[in-house]
Amino acid sequence: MSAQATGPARGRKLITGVIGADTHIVGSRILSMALEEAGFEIVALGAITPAEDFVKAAIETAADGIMVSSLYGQGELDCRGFRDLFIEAGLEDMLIYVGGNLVVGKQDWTDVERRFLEMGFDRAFPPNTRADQVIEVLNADFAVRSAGRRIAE
Ligand code: B12
Repeated sequence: MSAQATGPARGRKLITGVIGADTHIVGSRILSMALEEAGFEIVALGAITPAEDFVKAAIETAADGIMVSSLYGQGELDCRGFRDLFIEAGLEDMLIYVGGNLVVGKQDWTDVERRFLEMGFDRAFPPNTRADQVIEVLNADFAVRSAGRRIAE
């Protein structure tokens, strides 16, 4: 059986989308379908989504979390200031993940992850992350969030 949203994660609303001028839709679509099947409610913004649209959608739908995809190598540029947009909108505690192929070429993942966490993402995921791995982490994070912590250890 595939991974399921459990406990506090069940029924949570997540926004998915591919940021910037990036047309690589397949990963975000697969992730959206897997998350929906696991019991999350999904609002899929699709490809070529400006950063501001994630914030607008989060406000309009009262979302619980954001799943940003970036594949074409411009992730660092496109994601700069992403957390600040949520802070300005009064959504400073929004759970925000980023994944895909975040930087140009092959770079040391620990270093890439550190840069995205410094930008304010709660978690960054390396290329080829599977949806069931993401669901496990979402379950852990929503469980500690309902206990008042930001993300699970
Ligand atoms: C198909 C493809 C295209 C298609 C896209 C069609 C479409 N509309 O989707 C086309 C031909 C249009 C294309 C264009 C380009 N592409 Co292209 N493309 C690919 C390719 C071959 C497959 C991508 C794919 O669909 N993967 C399958 C999905 C299922 O995997 P995924 O996207 O990684 O997603 C999984 C995980 O990463 C994860 N995930 C994804 N998002 C998120 C988000 C979160 C929050 C989490 C937790 C997890 C997660 O979950 C998914 C399911 O497991 C890859 C190479 C590759 N093998 O990955 C290159 C690749 C992504 N492309 C690349 C490039 C460079 C381009 C172009 C810039 C080429 C050019 N010079 O024109 C353009 C960019 C156009 C644009 N503006 O976006 C590079 C990016 C390099 C980089 N990052 O350094 C790659 C890696 C090829 C390479 N090795 O050089 N491409």
